[in-house]
Amino acid sequence: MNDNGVTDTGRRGPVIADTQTAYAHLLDRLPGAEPVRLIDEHGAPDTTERSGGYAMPADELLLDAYRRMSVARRWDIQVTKLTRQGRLATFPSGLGQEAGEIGAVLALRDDDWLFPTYRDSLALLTRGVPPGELLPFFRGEWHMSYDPRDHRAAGQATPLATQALHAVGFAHAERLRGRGTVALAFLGDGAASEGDAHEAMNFAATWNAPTVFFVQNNQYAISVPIERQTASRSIADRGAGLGMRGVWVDGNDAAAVLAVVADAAERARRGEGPTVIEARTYRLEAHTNSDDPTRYRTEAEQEAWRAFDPIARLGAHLRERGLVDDDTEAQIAAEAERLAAETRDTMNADPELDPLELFDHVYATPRAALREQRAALAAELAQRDDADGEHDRDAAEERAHERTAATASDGRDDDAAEAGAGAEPGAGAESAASAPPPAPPAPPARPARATDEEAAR
Ligand SMILES: Cc1ncc(C[n+]2csc(CCOP(=O)(O)OP(=O)(O)O)c2C)c(N)n1
Ligand SMILES: [Mg+2]
Repeated sequence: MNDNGVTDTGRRGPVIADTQTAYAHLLDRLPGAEPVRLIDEHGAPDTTERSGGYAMPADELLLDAYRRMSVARRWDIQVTKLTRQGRLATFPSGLGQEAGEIGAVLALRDDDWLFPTYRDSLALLTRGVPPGELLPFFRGEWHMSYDPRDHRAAGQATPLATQALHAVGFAHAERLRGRGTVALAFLGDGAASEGDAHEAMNFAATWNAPTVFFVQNNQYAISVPIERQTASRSIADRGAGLGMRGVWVDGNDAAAVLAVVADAAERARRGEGPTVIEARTYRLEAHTNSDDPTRYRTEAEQEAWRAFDPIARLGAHLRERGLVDDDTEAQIAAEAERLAAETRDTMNADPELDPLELFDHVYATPRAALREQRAALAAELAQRDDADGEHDRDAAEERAHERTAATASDGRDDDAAEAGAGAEPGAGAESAASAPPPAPPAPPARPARATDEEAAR
């Protein structure tokens, strides 16, 4: 008999054996009537049946989660600002989803692997990926940022649900090698509708691959609401149909996320099969900086979710229990400001990029077509360099000519002429009457950026 309570002959033979056991297993795999919750929206412990029998995580873990969630929120706001300032091409914010992002990672062992999406930067930050390695991806640098092996985290997948298949393949391979590694695949509610998500879950259940599918249902796939995504009560309901456990959790309750994910990971590690978890949450920011959520959701809806803010909830709980006070909050705020400042400094520095490097690691032995493309780009870049050089020489000659003319007409030396050119309107008006028009100012290199202080607000 396998863990589903179904014998092999029961599946294939004309007589189905152990029907009652198999049916009991099926019911066991269904999520409860409501999402699992350990702390309510006011910070009070939930001791009703909604706790699902899960124990409250240790104080130290809750405190660590709270600190990381608070720091991550400040960081997320900073990164969104950097995006608005043009330092990143795009950034899918995790604002409002901190309990899921941070809770899921802290519930795992350090050697377990993450298979994240574009949305899961806060999870990666929690894994210790430095912002300077994380964010270049979002400004379009081709290097794909961090080294997955350093952080036991695959690259952030943009094609929806592809990472779920990678997670299952990886988990299966690790199991065959006799290692106790668990792979956690992050998915969105929209991604869960993809064929790849269904295939990955089916493979995981059939192979008993130690995988946790952590679906953050943030209510929208860009503008498409969850009710147009699925007719089921919860995405976790799917697990039972595939022969794996499904758990429905309050995704804004970090304590519940920690408990549920840790339990699923340990079951997977013990060979008890994968789990699909739906964490019910809400994306408070736009999908990305190029999205306008006012076109598809109301302010009232957003307000309603703000009352269930994951950070305020955990903070209230920890304060009530005397685990957080004003000093703790001040320390956390200082840490958050330090990380935000560090991230600003890193991302405000222009990277030195060599466009030709694009071709370097595509094939061990480059193909003829790629060699031709590389040569074409090299020629184009060389031409541009020449043109830039010519432009620079022309401009220098023009400036020299203007300086000579100015010196000849009013007798001022070069420095004075240059100082006059940069002076405020009205300054030096007496000589301006006889002087030729000042040289045009150099074109601005890029729009002025906000100062650090402005950016921090
Ligand atoms: C295979 C594929 N189809 C379409 C897209 C375009 N796309 C990017 S994000 C997105 C919405 C995904 O929503 P969800 O899975 O709920 O994740 P969320 O962004 O809400 O975290 C879509 C459709 C894509 N990236 N990949
Ligand atoms: Mg979504």
